[in-house]
Amino acid sequence: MNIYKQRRKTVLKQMQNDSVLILFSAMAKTVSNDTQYPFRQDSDFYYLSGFNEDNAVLVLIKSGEKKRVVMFVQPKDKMMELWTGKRAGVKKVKNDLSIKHVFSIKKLDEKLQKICQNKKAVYFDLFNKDKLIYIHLVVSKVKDNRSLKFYPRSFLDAKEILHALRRRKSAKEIALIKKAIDITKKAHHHAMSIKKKDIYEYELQAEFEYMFKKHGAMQDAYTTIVAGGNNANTLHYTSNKDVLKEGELILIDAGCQYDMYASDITRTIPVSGRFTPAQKDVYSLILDAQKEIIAMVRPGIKFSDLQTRARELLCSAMITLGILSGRVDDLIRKDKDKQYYPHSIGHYMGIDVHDACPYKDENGEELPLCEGVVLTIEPGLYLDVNDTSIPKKYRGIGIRIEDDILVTKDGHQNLSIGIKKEIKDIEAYSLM
Ligand SMILES: [Mn+2]
Repeated sequence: MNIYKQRRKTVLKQMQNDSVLILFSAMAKTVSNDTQYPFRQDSDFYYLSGFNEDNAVLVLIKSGEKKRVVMFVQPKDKMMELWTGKRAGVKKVKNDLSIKHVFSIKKLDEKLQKICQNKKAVYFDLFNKDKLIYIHLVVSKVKDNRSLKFYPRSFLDAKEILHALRRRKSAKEIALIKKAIDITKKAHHHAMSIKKKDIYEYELQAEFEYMFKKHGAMQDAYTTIVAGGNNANTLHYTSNKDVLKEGELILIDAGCQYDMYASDITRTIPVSGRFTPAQKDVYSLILDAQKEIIAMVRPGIKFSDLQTRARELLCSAMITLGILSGRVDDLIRKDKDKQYYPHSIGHYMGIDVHDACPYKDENGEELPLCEGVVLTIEPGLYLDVNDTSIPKKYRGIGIRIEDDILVTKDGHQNLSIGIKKEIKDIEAYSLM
């Protein structure tokens, strides 16, 4: 069975009786006049349909044992297609997506009202204000019809079902993530090997974007961060507008999207190809911590366990470096480490780079990792150039090392292990 059909079946099974689930595609977004932002399909909509056009709606209907899938898409329109590209149209969607009931999006309001008749609940993206208003209008019209037995009295969160499903990746999804990582590897290695002294950060960013597209990844998974020297101490630095100077490090957080699946890799490399002794001190401690945290990843362990250990390791690294003094447990209790390691150890990764999967169960308890989860492990230290409490030789150094990890049956697999991160390997690559 087609994977999307399989997923729809699983969702239908989890829906309550006499309910409807409504999922909207992303809409093309205008910059101004007739110029548009690059289109990116809504992740949940894609997960259940595999359909990549805008202005479409997928509806799952469950009434007793009867289950039905209905899709609304843009109809064929020669004139519009001349301007904005080919549309699949009703007939092709019926065939290609193996959905029996496909209609023009123009019939959405009318058909949706019928679909919601005699249903008890509607699932949709509850926290999207526009959708909430739209669904409210549809259901209000249904409610006005007094001849009906029921109208939907509960609005439920479709994302709760979908995001829990998205947490465990299938073999096919893992293969796409691996492909995205493989392309990202080529880009990071390319960046290590080329001359970087005195070029602009955005020029190095362009090398990444070139490599991504060159190898078939049409979009970035997020805006590439190329942060030279102290810019690395701004966590989401994306202006990439400064010149890379000899003697500095460059923190590069870059990943592409392949067939809708993300990769998310950070490497911190020297502009000149050689780490200074001070940079080596900081880098080796973070790398050791990262390896130890990755080694902990297995089913049953929680993000919070990983974060606790990361804080201990980085805190003790900061004591070694003379940035903090005292006992690790005291320093952590007082959050002294957070100034230099302010973020968490990692996040889920999948269709979204920060994949929208649950971290807690319905009782608010943290979910342990399980087989099929993909996550990042990304410890870092950020030592601002103006922070006089840091030994002078370390000021202005910002380092993060990030890999993408798959949780396996009895441990983990580092999917990005092939991307160089040992000091000697990065230096050797730079001299090629
Ligand atoms: Mn990340």
